[in-house]
Amino acid sequence: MSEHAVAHRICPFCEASCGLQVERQGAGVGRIRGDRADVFSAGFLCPKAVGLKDLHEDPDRLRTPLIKRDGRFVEASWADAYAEIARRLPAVIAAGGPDAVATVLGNPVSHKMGLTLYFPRLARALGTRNMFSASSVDQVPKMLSVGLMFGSWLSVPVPDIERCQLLLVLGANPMVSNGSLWTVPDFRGKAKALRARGGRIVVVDPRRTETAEAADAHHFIRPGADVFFLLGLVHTLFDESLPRLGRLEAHVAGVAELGAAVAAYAPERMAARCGVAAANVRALARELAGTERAAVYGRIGTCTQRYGTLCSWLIDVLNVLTGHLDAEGGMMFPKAAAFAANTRGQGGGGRGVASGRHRSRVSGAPEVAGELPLTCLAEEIETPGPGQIKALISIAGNPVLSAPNGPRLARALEGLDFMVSLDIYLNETTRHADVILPGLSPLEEAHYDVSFTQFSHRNHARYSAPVLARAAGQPEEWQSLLRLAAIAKGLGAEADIEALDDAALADELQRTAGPAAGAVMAALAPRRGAERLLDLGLRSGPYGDQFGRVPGGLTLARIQAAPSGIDLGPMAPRIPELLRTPSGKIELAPQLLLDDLARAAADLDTAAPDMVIIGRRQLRSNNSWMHNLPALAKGAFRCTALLHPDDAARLGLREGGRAQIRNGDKRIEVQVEISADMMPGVLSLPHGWGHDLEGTRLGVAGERPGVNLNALLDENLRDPLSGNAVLSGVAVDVSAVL
Ligand SMILES: Nc1nc2c(c(=O)[nH]1)N[C@H]1C(S)=C(S)[C@@H](COP(=O)(O)OP(=O)(O)OC[C@H]3O[C@@H](n4cnc5c(=O)[nH]c(N)nc54)[C@H](O)[C@@H]3O)O[C@H]1N2
Ligand SMILES: Nc1nc2c(c(=O)[nH]1)N[C@H]1C(S)=C(S)[C@@H](COP(=O)(O)OP(=O)(O)OC[C@H]3O[C@@H](n4cnc5c(=O)[nH]c(N)nc54)[C@H](O)[C@@H]3O)O[C@H]1N2
Ligand code: SF4
Ligand SMILES: [Mo]
Repeated sequence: MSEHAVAHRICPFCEASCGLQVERQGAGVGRIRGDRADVFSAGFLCPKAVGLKDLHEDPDRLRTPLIKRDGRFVEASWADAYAEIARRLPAVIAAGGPDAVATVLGNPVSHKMGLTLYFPRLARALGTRNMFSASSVDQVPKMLSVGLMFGSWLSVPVPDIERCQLLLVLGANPMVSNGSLWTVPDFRGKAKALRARGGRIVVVDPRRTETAEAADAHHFIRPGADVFFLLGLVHTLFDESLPRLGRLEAHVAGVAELGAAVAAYAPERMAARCGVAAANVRALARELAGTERAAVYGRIGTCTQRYGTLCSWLIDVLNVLTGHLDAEGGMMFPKAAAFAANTRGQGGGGRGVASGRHRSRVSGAPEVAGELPLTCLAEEIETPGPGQIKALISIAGNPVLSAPNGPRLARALEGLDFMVSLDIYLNETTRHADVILPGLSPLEEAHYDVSFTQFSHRNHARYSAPVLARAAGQPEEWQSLLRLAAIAKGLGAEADIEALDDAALADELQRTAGPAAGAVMAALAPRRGAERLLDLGLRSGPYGDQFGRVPGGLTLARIQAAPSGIDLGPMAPRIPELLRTPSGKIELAPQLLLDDLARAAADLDTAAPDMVIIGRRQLRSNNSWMHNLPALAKGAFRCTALLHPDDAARLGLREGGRAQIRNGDKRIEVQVEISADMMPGVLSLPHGWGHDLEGTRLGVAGERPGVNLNALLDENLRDPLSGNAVLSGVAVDVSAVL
């Protein structure tokens, strides 16, 4: 390998998953560029990509395990760190049972192949019901709605943007976020192309966002009121006899029940509550029904609110009723090359999904997809009794900043008997750990997009080899997870994890491949760990070589030979094969969701509070953890509260001045930014800030800490069906700080 060789790496920072070219300079990182030959992203990159270099070089990034001794972190060897965990973790399990240990996963887990593929081993070893993740401050409502409708948790349809003529976007700002539950590099370019061919983009958002700026029309909506807007749209379709199911006619159940359920929600009744005029709602319904290739897409703004599951459901109801689901140019289902539940088995029906198989101990919140709401974590740690959480394993998560009422969670973490973090920073959450195990720089690990290939607007398979060698003795993240699993099983700190991994895989193959298990295991040799699971996933996947039975089919070796990836073509119709519902149909009117409409109905006449708060994402930031990278941290101060000039005048606030925001007894102080792009009565503040807590090691972030939006939000506000946190549309009081 030459001194300045160029390596390929899928960017791990956001869901767009752009293919990058990373120049090596000796043992370090040189220039980072978009890979023009990349079959999926064709050279696109955003300003965050160069942060990969800063991240790799960040002196604050942890490279050595830390153990807390007498309240202070000291550097330790890997052997000592594991020994400390082996000394303390099994004792907690012995005393309190499996549920005494909780796990909490953060967003980067889905950007790291090793963490995604090996966490299940740790979960099995622990056997705890106390599993939490960032999903319940994010997309669980969508998982629940698609689970009920299509039969598996991740069967999320995505806009077929390259063939679409009308795109309706609710509660998403892909121009900045670069897309979510929709892997779509260069949204800007694709949106431009859509409009250039005569198509239209319509945005519904309480802020005139960067995406709204680039759209043909924008409608303000009252935060948290999308359910009323969507009900008005669905009502109009029935009212004006517009539904046309087309090819899906034979595959949909529940149309009549749905029609009856929405009969009372005429847009004329919804307008005051949602803030969108009835005439606009009716016109939009007609336009959706009358456009051949149209798609309705909603994202985090429609999930992190009181009616997150209802909104997520109604969005796909609209797509089905207007004939745009599973149709070219509409909302289609990707077919991932590996690991997708909706490509396993025969399809056309299945067991479907169930939620609420168990409930959280204190609040009785339902489990969804095996997890409990993150907003229940603090109370589960604080409340004594059988099943109380006494130890926590946090993996690539920073819930002290990312979960509502972070300050309470921080206090709760202090009360734990033991906490381990697998992370790359000593930050607001990991400072509470007793042991921190450092993860690797993304440039030191191989990667394949286990998660995001399942949401990609075009099917593809790409693999990145490690760009740089890791330090001697530094385990890969999947190895750390296996080590933790062995310790949790009481096998000690020095168990032969390679042998345990072989045994676990052999066991799985016995169940899935039966008599062929031995031959499959042999065919995967000499690969190990995450790469071995990846090769297995690809070869047994829908494009796979099926271990020789399909000559020319996909294998990891084939993908490795194509550094810019392999294109697997545009999305193609997948219904009924995709369905895993017991009926073998799309369930348009699941009872759980119909029942929840009563909650919305009871809320129909609620008056708008004077001021509500919503979130905001920013191009050079990513949740809580990229504020320490100099290339991204520079520039104007960004953690500002945006509000409309009329509100500013009413409240006596001025540009650059300070305001106090109150929610009950919680209060924060913010810098004011006045913007006519805000809907009156709505204030917007980004999340993930507040880097002024004691005991962290974030030199750059600490210089301009910003404030923590989640110190203001309430951990008891959840969408009852999904358990997802309500982060948007919360009523607040605002006053000037003089
Ligand atoms: N108010 C409000 N709150 C929100 C949101 C909002 O819109 N408004 N958004 C929510 C959403 S969508 C999400 S996804 C969550 C995110 O919630 P979290 O995932 O808890 O937060 P992040 O800031 O992404 O923290 C990532 C953590 O992973 C670590 N990390 C980064 N890379 C690696 C790695 O390669 N390996 C390891 N081991 N660790 C790594 C970082 O140091 C950091 O501790 O926040 C949620 N919180
Ligand atoms: N640059 C950058 N990119 C990111 C991230 C980041 O922090 N920075 N985070 C990543 C993560 S973890 C995720 S989950 C994705 C999220 O991706 P997106 O969902 O595209 O994220 P946001 O930019 O927060 O867009 C949400 C929009 O919803 C609007 N909104 C708020 N409340 C409501 C409401 O009640 N109704 C409606 N209709 N709209 C509402 C907000 O004004 C905002 O414009 O982004 C990912 N990409
Ligand atoms: S859009 Fe996302 S994946 Fe692409 S370069 Fe930027 S941060 Fe990386
Ligand atoms: Mo997220």
